[in-house]
Amino acid sequence: MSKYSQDVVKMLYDHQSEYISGQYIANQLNISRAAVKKVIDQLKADGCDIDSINHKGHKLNASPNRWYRGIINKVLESNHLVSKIEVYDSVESTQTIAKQSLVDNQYTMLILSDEQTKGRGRFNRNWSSSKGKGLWMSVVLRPNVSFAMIPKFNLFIALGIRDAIQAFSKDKVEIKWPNDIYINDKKVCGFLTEMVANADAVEAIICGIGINLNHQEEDFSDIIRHRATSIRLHNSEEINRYQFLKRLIEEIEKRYHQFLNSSFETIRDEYIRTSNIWHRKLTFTESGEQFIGEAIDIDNDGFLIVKDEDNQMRRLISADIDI
Ligand code: BT5
Repeated sequence: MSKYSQDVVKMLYDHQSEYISGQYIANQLNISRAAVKKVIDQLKADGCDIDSINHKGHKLNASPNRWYRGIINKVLESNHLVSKIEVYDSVESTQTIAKQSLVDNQYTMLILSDEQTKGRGRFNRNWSSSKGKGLWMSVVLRPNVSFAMIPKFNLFIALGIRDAIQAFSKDKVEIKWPNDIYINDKKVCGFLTEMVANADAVEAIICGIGINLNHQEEDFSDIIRHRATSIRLHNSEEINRYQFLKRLIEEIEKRYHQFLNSSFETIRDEYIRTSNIWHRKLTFTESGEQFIGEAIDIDNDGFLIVKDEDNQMRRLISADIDI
């Protein structure tokens, strides 16, 4: 990628509704028009949908389906969640990159990649992360809390992710306790929270979030097609990944502050209202044990209360639920 690609793409994004001339771009960046043309040709070859008309200039037709640091820096300029942003074309897993990047510094970070070749879910399950279709990212945060607070963190973040997705979906978006977001009983997002901790406290929380943005049904593999969905499938238009990212970071930031300053009780009603696990017979797997039951409540500590088939009440901090 040329040295000026990020600047040029940012300028095109800033002026999305109009044509801007090569001369204007050249003047702003203090480079020649020939250099601008070269950068624009390269952006087009990279898949950017740019319209160029003689004597009129260049116009970005749609938001690019890949991450450009120039645009990200612009859309996230007012964020207070992270102090450092890393953007990749392809990585094995943003979680792995995040864990490497957090060593020997105190940065809070956002790691994004267009594609993951070994995206993973919980218990090392596979997370399908095809190029250009979704939002695959890890957030590194540094709260001064004990590791017993991690489940609480998950509860707050779930609401933030849910609200961001809801803003782009015409159908109801629901939390499937504890780690998934669903639309119409299909999974649109999975997230996982890991940590680096010493004996006293958490050094860093690494929250990995995978959200299917612009998949059509045929973009999902046969294995997950019947239980996966994307936001696009619940919106009449392509999702602008930059607008979505902006909203997501705002919602996470809001919930992160709530997590630091309030108890789960303050969001409990909201959480219950937006969850999809009530009044249905479900299969639970907890620490290798499987049982059938019905979710009854979430208590003030965020534990799920489940009535099993023997009418025994169980209190779960985490589990796999089959819907
Ligand atoms: C999760 O795990 O749902 C957490 C997924 C976290 C992914 C993010 S992406 C950025 C960061 N980097 C990573 O490497 N990971 C994180 P789990 O609850 O274990 O769900 C995994 C299961 O979801 C799989 O076994 C599949 O059945 C299903 N699945 C895989 N890919 C999917 C997708 N794209 N959409 C919907 N379901 C999927």
